[in-house]
Amino acid sequence: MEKARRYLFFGWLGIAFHLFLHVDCAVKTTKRYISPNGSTEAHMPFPALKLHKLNDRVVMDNGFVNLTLSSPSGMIVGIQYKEIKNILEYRFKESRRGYWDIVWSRPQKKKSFFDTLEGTNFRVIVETEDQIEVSFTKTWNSSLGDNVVPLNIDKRFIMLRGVSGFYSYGIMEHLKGWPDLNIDEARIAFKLNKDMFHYMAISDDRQRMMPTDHDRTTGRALEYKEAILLTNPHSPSFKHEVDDKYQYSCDNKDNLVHGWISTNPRVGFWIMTPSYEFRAGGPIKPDLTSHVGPTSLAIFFSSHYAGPSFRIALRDGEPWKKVLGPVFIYLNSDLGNTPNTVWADAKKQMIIETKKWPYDFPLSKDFPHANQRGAISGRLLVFDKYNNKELMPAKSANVGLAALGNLGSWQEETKGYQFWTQTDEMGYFTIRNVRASTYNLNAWVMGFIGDYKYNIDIVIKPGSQIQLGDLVYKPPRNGPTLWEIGIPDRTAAEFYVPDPAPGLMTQLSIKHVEKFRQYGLWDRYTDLYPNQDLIYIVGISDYRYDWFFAHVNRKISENNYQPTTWKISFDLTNVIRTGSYTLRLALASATYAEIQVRINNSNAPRPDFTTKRIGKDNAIARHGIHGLYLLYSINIRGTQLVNGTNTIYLKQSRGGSPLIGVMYDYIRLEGPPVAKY
Ligand SMILES: *[C@@H]1O[C@H](CO)[C@@H](O)[C@H](O)[C@H]1NC(C)=O
Ligand SMILES: *[C@@H]1O[C@H](CO)[C@@H](O)[C@H](O)[C@H]1NC(C)=O
Ligand SMILES: *[C@@H]1O[C@H](CO)[C@@H](O)[C@H](O)[C@H]1NC(C)=O
Ligand SMILES: *[C@@H]1O[C@H](CO)[C@@H](O)[C@H](O)[C@H]1NC(C)=O
Ligand SMILES: CC(=O)N[C@H]1CO[C@H](CO)[C@@H](O)[C@@H]1O
Repeated sequence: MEKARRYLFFGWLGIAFHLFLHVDCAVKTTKRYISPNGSTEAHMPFPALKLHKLNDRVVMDNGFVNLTLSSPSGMIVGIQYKEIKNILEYRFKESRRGYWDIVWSRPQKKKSFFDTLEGTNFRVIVETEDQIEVSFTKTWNSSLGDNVVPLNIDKRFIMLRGVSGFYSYGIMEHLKGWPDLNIDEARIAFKLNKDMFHYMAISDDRQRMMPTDHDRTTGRALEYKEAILLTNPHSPSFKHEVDDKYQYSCDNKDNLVHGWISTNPRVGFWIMTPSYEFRAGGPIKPDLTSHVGPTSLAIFFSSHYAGPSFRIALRDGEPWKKVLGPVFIYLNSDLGNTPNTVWADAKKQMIIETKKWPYDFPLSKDFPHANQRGAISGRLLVFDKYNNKELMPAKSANVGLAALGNLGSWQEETKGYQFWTQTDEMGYFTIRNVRASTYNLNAWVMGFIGDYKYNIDIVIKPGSQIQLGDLVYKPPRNGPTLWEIGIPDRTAAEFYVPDPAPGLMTQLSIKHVEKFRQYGLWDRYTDLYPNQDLIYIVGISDYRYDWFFAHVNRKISENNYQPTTWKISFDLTNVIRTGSYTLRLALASATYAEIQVRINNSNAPRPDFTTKRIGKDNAIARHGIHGLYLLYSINIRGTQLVNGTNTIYLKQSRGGSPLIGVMYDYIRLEGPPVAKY
């Protein structure tokens, strides 16, 4: 402890050097000095790396940053940067400043463990003037008992010469025959210095001064404990705002950089995730980023916006191994007056990191470098004959490789790696840097319902260059569109998202984008439809204004929430009695909900169709605009319809809570198949 403190105080020597060294220059020249074998080039302006091994400490120093790790447990005890002796909250105990953690349980046992994966063994993987990589491991064996997670853990930290930050990755391994295990969450958490960090940035628009942890303790919990109404914040500007970490969630594909900026000195702390190949659930799985604390998280996976079944479930001695990361912790600074320059530099660095992916410096054999990976390319076309008789290029489609599974299973897949890209305007795609393994090729196309899965398994080997040629996706379709509501894009973003209730408004972003992230919108339904439920009249209503983004319950009194029934009213002519009509109901989210569909008969005791109870993604409570995607295709007989006005009743039949409900993605009624097509 004493020693550590002394070490953290020694940083002043380097400051003079840092002050005239602009961070940008470090960034631009980084690549020249790093090689996987640790070799160096001549004329290096950056100081050589130093590794100090102490009794219970390891300090990695590259002249920019001093990273102090406890040994052999591998907790991040201190991050010294410039004149700041510890970027982390030094008043917290050493094991709660920066740490890897998982939540795990044994199936059939109630107890769930929050486990910071303390290492029992420390080792230096490489120590040169240009690269240091250290490892903290923990090895399981059966004599350790039920309260120790049956995993081998290897937490790695890397520092490179001339790079203002450090990298961390972890390797988790469950050997064949080991006990059954659930892992519900895995992440690295950083608790930043509370005196310094008040400004948070997640994207160009989502950045702001933040309330404090203390402001939360003086506030009032709302519908659930994470959401706090700030009643007595340190700054009056936050009064009557709501603080909830879920308001700062972000989809995997957009969660490349987020962090905090200190005002004086102007210093930025950033978590960069240059690839989401090791995250679970594909490109649009949302998760937490940074939030009040100040806290910054590198989340690898969690059940947020997906539900408790979204976890790594190892059964019957299934062997499993996965590399989580590396993520990059970047520190920057400038002497400017606004946070903009530090944020702009962080974004620039994020692009540099993504271009360096896959990193060529991590030394675990479990992290394959570019030359051990393969690529696949092709073109995706869509054939939707009632829409266009010709093949259409699948523009900006999401195409990805994921572990073998059923159609669409990638969105709940957690054990493997996923590799996604977007097609160009002509439908062409190339997925590079894929780890050697066997995958399914999956896709979904904006503007079309359903999932595509290529019918042949894809085997990627080191150096593979697989050319698939043209692939054709035939989205579900039985007949011509009679009407449609929304856009098939797997979100409810195009529907009506209300303003928050007065007194619950939070300044979440600069331009007030993504209104759905505001707290308490579920109760706005009752304000807008106090007595009568939503009625959508095809041909007159506009889904942007007349379709509430979430099908929720009506608030009758404080704890009384009643089911609601929405009506879609539409005129038909020439209804073919013997014809078979199809209702497509695409959901963007569901939480303990049941949608009952009745055709032209609101009172029928038995619905024409029910989804039964579905969903635990909790996207309504978590201010999301989507959770998991579900598609229902419902057959309607011509005899159920009339020439004239028809009504489809959508009843969300599970009351009792404001947070139960669904978000629709898109609804379409198709006529019977038409021969001439
Ligand atoms: C890191 O710590 C060492 C030992 O205390 C000190 O000599 C060095 O100046 C520090 N480096 C930085 C970047 O603060
Ligand atoms: C190390 O890599 C560099 C290029 O990054 C190369 O020039 C050098 O020959 C390599 N050295 C060894 C010993 O492999
Ligand atoms: C099991 O692990 C414990 C703790 O690491 C160790 O002391 C013991 O020797 C190990 N037993 C075997 C059989 O490897
Ligand atoms: C609707 O009207 C057409 C004639 O316009 C008729 O052929 C058809 O049977 C009618 N359908 C129903 C369900 O009444
Ligand atoms: C068969 C049936 O229930 N038809 C009804 C469909 O809806 C219209 C308008 O709501 C009614 O007029 C029909 O009787």
